[in-house]
Amino acid sequence: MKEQLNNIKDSAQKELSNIKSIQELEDIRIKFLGKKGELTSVLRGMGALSAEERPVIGQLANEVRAFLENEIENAKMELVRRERSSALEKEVIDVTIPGKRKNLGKRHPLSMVMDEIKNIFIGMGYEIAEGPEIELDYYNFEALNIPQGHPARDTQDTFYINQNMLLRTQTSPVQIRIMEKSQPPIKIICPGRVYRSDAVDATHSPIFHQVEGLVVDKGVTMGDLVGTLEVFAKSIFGENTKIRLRPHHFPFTEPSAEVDVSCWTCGGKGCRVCKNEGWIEILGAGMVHPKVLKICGIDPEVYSGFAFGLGVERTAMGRFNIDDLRHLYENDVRFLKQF
Ligand code: 2NM
Repeated sequence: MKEQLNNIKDSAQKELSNIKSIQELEDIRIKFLGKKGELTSVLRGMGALSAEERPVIGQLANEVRAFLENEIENAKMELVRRERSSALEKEVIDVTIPGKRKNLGKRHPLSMVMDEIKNIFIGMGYEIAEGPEIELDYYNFEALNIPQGHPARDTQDTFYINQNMLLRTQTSPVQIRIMEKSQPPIKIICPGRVYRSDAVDATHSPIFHQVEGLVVDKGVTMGDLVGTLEVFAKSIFGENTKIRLRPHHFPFTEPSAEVDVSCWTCGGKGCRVCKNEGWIEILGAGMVHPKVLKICGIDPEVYSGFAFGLGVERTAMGRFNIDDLRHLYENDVRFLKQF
């Protein structure tokens, strides 16, 4: 019997030494320690032993049981440890492998310039106003003192949708709408897309972008206009930029002016960019025509205002030295990446 017990111990130990799963371990436990297990059946035979032998074999049997229980527990812990470490090995991250670079987009140069312009005027206390791109003839022309028969109204220049609806040719109709429904002080800029029936070339596109500004209050003068545009020109083209006003005609302002800035390339000496002029035209401006104020329900005897309009494409071309407006719409990433 002693020999049987030692055999159980040895063969259990041997089997435990090469198990690979918890299930195998459980099978071994049942085989040796279970109700019908080998150890149990040996113990059943103890009744046949003599009184002297019984305690000796009993003690040995208990030792073998304790030994097997202990070995099984150890084998289990070893299995769990191995499983855990192989799971960890599978999850190992090699931090030295080069990452996958995300192809990040960036802002379009037109949007960048648009934001710059907006921020400059927000800094001077302006609010941003927006309005419809499909406009009534009334807001786009009539209220701006552009009478029937004016060349700007010709279908050669303007996209009409029907008799009295069109694609806005400037953002001034937004300003008319604001003046109509509010009283001064008014201090707004109107950025947005505008449409003209032009053929595409290096400086023209049927769709382009404008920012128009409007200030109406008591005692607003041409001096305020000049000062405002000076601050704007210096902010966007650099501290040494100068501006000059040349007399002009717009139906909606009186007096009116075209506004030039000193050339951003040569600073005024004359070069290819400014066609040897030293100056580049970027804005139209003037004092809001009394008729326009009146049409909008603002008393021109009490209030005065200035307004200006600038082309965003043209400003972007100057700001980034772009020589052909078409680059701005072709969306060639090799071009767009540069800004
Ligand atoms: C320009 C040039 C000069 C202008 C005028 C108005 C309004 F609504 F107040 F009459 N808005 N914008 C204006 C004046 C626009 O763009 C070249």
